[in-house]
Amino acid sequence: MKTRIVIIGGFLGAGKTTLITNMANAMIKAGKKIAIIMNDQGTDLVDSQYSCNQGLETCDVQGGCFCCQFPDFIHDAKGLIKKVNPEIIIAEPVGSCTDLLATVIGPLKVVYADSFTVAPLIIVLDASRALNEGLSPESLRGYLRHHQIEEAEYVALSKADLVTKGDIRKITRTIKEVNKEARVVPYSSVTGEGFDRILAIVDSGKTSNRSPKDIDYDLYAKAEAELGWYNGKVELKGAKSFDAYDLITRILRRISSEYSSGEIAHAKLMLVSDTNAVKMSQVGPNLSVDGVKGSRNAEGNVALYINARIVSSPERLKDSVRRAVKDVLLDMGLSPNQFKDDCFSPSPPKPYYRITKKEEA
Ligand SMILES: Nc1nc2c(ncn2[C@@H]2O[C@H](COP(=O)(O)OP(=O)(O)O)[C@@H](O)[C@H]2O)c(=O)[nH]1
Ligand SMILES: [Mg+2]
Repeated sequence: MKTRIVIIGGFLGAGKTTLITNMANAMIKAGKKIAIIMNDQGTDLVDSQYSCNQGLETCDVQGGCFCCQFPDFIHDAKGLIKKVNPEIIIAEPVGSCTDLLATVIGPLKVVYADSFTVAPLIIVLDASRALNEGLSPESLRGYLRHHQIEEAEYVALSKADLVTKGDIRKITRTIKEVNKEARVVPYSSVTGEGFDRILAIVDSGKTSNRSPKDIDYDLYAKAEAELGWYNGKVELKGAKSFDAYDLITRILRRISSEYSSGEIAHAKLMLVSDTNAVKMSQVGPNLSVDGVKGSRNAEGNVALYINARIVSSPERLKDSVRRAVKDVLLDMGLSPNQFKDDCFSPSPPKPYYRITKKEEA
């Protein structure tokens, strides 16, 4: 039997990981076998830790997006099929990635038609950000978000709890001006509103049939290169009990104080210790606790993952995140046994396949 692949894209911080893990948990509860593939330009991924920590069968493609690392994506998907034989694999591409119809869905439909069926492309759009920042392609980041909406088959309009019903109507009109065929489904991962409607798309037999949209790869590369991409991992061994929530809040506040909220695409930290797990995020001006397992206090063997995607040179971002992490640890009397990190700007996307409708026919 063919495995159904569901691609859930959308800009950094839009709500993809929250939606995917919630849907996977709901479908598993209903007796389905589900697996997840995460993706990032870097390593030591908060999203993969978060998903694994919930007991979800998770793989990740690291060091580049699905389109550029397509053979790795297929390798992971086949590995998951061999290991757990899932009915559905939900895949989250990097938030700055677009042109997914041509570079991921097209190759799956054409080259791997014997193994997979592919669901319609779902793009998650943060309603509060769309309201404040619009969908104009004029700025570089705007170009990416605009293209993501242009190619969407469904727009999952997240964070409906942060805006009014009137705002939702206004954003829906703006989405329709970009892509009149897109079906818009507002939802909230906080209140649960609209969640079942998105779940019904994922857990259906619907397949992708939208043609790829034109794209300027130079602009795409420039837009991605605006972002600094920081990944770090701190390890503590035999730590005495400390407040993990306080540690993460202080680090995120320190990082945020150095940038304007529009520059913070997504900064996220996850701490896993012998006694607890805590994940928190900063998206624009909003700091939120995404999950706490066990108590707020950590002790014993501790791993802290730090991922920040911020409009900045990699040098400046590395310096500001490192200082924030080191100062807060020192201030709380914690000395790391290991601290490794890396910071870069994504290199220009070079998709392994790019299949357009004409070639497909
Ligand atoms: N208020 C609100 N916050 C949300 C919602 N969905 C996700 N978030 C928060 O948005 C932030 C980014 O979510 P995440 O799923 O990591 O986004 P991703 O980068 O697209 O994978 C986290 O702090 C989430 O808790 C939602 O529907 N409402
Ligand atoms: Mg994510």
